[in-house]
Amino acid sequence: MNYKQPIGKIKETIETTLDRVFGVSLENATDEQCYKAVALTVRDLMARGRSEFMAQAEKSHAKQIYYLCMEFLLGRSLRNNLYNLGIEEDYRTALSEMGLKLDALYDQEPDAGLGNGGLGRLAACFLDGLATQGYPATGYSLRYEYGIFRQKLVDGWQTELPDFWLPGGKIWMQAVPEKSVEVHFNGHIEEYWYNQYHVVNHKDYTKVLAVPYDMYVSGMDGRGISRLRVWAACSPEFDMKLFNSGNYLRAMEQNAMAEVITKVLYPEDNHLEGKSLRLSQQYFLVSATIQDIIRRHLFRYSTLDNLPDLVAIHLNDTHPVLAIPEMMRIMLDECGYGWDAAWDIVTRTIAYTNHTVMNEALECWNVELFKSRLPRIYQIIEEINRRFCAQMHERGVDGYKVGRMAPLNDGYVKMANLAVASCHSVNGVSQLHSDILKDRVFHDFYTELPEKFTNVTNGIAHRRWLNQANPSLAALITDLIGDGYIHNAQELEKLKKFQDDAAVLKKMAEIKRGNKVRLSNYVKKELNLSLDPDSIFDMQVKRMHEYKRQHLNALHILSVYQRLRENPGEDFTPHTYIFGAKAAPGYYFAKQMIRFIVNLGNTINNDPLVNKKMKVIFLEDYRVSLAELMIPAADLSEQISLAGTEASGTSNMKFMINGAVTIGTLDGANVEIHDSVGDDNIILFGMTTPEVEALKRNYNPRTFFNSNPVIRKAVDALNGGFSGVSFSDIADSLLNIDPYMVLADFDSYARAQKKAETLYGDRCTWSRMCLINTANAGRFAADRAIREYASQIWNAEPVPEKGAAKHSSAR
Ligand code: GPQ
Repeated sequence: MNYKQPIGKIKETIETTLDRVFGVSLENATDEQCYKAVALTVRDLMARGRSEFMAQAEKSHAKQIYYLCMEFLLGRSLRNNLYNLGIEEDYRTALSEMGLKLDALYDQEPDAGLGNGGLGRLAACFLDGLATQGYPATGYSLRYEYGIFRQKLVDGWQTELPDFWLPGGKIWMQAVPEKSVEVHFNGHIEEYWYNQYHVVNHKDYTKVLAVPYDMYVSGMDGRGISRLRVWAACSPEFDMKLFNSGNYLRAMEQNAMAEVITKVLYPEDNHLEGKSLRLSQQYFLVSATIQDIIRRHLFRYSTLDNLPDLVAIHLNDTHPVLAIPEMMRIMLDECGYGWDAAWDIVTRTIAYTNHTVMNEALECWNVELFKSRLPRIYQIIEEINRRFCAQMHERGVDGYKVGRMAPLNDGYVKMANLAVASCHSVNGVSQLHSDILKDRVFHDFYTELPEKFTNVTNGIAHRRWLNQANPSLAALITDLIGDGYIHNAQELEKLKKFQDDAAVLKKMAEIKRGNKVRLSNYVKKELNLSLDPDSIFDMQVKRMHEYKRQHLNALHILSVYQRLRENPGEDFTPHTYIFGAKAAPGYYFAKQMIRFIVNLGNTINNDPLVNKKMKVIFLEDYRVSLAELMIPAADLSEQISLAGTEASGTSNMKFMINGAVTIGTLDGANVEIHDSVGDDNIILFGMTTPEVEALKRNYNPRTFFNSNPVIRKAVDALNGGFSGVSFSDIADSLLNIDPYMVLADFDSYARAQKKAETLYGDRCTWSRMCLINTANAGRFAADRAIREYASQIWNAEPVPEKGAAKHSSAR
C-alpha cells in the first residue's frame, strides 16, 4: 500500500477529522485534539494497510504468528508510525502549513505503559520486527485501564500514582465488540457418559465478557502491519437481568467484580506475588485469546487438524502458559477431539520463551486457589501431569527427578514445568542464559528432552531506538553508508571503515554532545540542576533490583566522593552519574536503594568541594519516552548485574547502537556484545558465572569489607555517615548476606571505572570505541531475532513480496 498523500490531502483529512470527531475547527482546536485527529488519520491508514497485508497473507496461506504476553510496553505510537510509514516529513509540512508543530503533538501522547520493563518492551519491539519482516502477526494482551504506575519521589522515597492513560491513549484502539467472548471462572464440573460420549459440564460458573480492542504497529515501510489485540473485561450480566429487575446495586457490584480483572497492570518485574486476581488475569487473557484463534481457524478451515501447519502460538514467559490446558479444554470439551489427537496438535503449535532464572519469579500457583477458580483447567493439568509422569517413569527416570519436573508438585501448579513438558520449543534470550537453562534451571528436562532447547538472543527495534530517538546520529550514518541499514541493521558494519577518520569521529562526538545538551535541558527543567555536557554521562536505567546491582554503582560513587573530599586537588575526569528506575511497590529493599541514590545525589550535588567534578542525578518516572531522550546522551552504559542473573538485558543493546561504551559483567547479552566489539571496546569487570558459582559455596562478604579500606569506609558511611540519613538495611545486607556479591565485585568495578575515565580522557580513542559499538550493533536488531524465531521455532515463512503493495518512496 502506498501511504503517501499530497500535502493538501493530509491537511484536509486532519481538518475533517477535527470537525467530525470533536466538532471543532482548526482555529479552535486544542493541541490535544489535534494530536488525536492526526492519530486517527494515521490509524485509518494502518487499518487499510493491515487489511491489504492480511489479504496477501491469506492468499499465500502464510502461517499466522500469535504472540501472547501479559505486557506490551509500547510507549508512544505517533512518531513511530509516521516514521515507519515514510510520511513523517509530509505530515510535518502539512501541520506546519496549518500552524502546528508536529513535535508538540508528539508530546501530547501519553506513553502506553502496559508493561514493567524489558519483557514488555521486548514484546513491543517484536511486533515491529514481525511487521517489518513480513509475518502476519497478532500480539494478544490485556487492556489495562491503569498501566505501570507513575513514580513520584518524596524525599527520595518512591511513591506511586495511578497511570490513567486511556484518555489520550485509546485513540489508537478500535473496539471490536462483535468478537467478544465469554470467559468462565469458579463453579464446579459435572461429568457423565451420553451414549459413547464423555460429557463435561462446567456448572454455576461466573461469566466475564472479554471485549477485544485492536491497535496496529507498523513495520518499516508499512508493508507489514502487526495487530495488537487487547482484551477488556466486563460483566455480561450488567444491563440485563439484574439491572432490569431493579437490582441496581447488585448489578453494579457484579459489574465491578468483572471489570477489576483488567483494571491494573501488576507492577512486579521478575517476581511473583501469587495473588488470585493475577491468576484471573492470566486465564482471562489466554481463554479469550485461544477462543479467538480457534474461532478464526475453524471459520477458514473447518478443522483444527492442520493448526500446527498454519498457526504458531508463542508464550512470552510463563504468564500465559494456561493457554496449553485451555486449548486442550476447547478441543476436548467443545470440538470432540480425543486426548492424544488434541495433545499432538496443541504441543506442536505452542512454544515458550523463558526470561529469567530468578527463583522468586518462577511461577507456581497454590492448588486450592487454582482448583476453586479454574476447576476444569485444573482437571486438565492433572491429566497432563499424570501422563507426563507415567511417560517419564516408563523411560526409567528416577522418582525424585520426575517429581522435580512434574507440572503438579508439593501442592502447587508449576507453570514453568507445565510449559517445558508441553511445548515443542523452549528458548532462552541470550546464549549464556540459554546455557544456564540447560545446565541449571531446566537441567532435568534437558537430560530427557534435549531437542526442545534452543536460543534466540533478544533484539531491539533499531529504527525506534536509533533513527527516531537519535535523528542526528542516524542522519550522519545515512550520509556515510547510505540508508540500507534501516532495513538491514547488519549494514551498520560499513561504519567500520571510518574508525580512523578523524572528521567522522569528531562529528560523532559533536552529535553525542548535542544529545547530552538536550538531556541537560530536561534535567534543568525537572530538577533545576545544571549538568556539564563535557563530563562523562554514565547511565544506569532499568528496573530497580538487587540483582541488577544499582547499589554497586552507588556504593562506588560514594567511595569516589569520599576520596575526592580528601584529595580535592586530584586530577579527576568530571563525571555525571545518571539513574532511572522504578521499584516494585512492595519491594522495600529496592525502595531503599532509590532513597540511597537520591540522598547521595543531594549530598554530592550540594557540596561545593566536589560538585564541579561530579553530580548524581536520579530522574523520576523512567519510561519509554524518557529512555528515548536519555539513551542517546550516554557515554557509559552500566550493565553490572551479577554474572548469571540477568537473562539478557536489552537496554545494553540500545546504548550500544547509540554509541555508548558498556561497562559490564559477562552476563546476559553482554557476553555477545563483547564477542561483537572485542576486548578493546567494552570495559569488563567482575566474576564470570563459574567464578560466582564457586565463590557462592562459602561466600563471606566480611572478608572483602575487612581487607579493603575503600569498601570499609563506604559501607560504614551507609550508617548515617554521608548525609545524616541512615541506610543500615543496605549496610546490613551487604555485610551479612550480600546475595548478589556486591562486595566481591567492588574492587574490580572500581578499577573498570578508572579505566573508563582514562579512556574517556583520550577523546579520539573514545570516539572510535563509540563508533565500533554502533557499527557492531546490527546483530541486536529485533528483525534478526524475529527471523531466527521464524526459522528455528515457528517454521514460518514471510508473506511473499511479489504482487504485494508498492513501497512508499518517501524520505
Ligand atoms: N524480564 Cl521474567 C522482565 O523484564 N520482567 C520479567 O518479569 C521477567 C524478565 C526481562 C529480563 O529481566 C531481561 O534480562 C530480559 O532482557 C528481558 O526480560 C527480555 O527478555
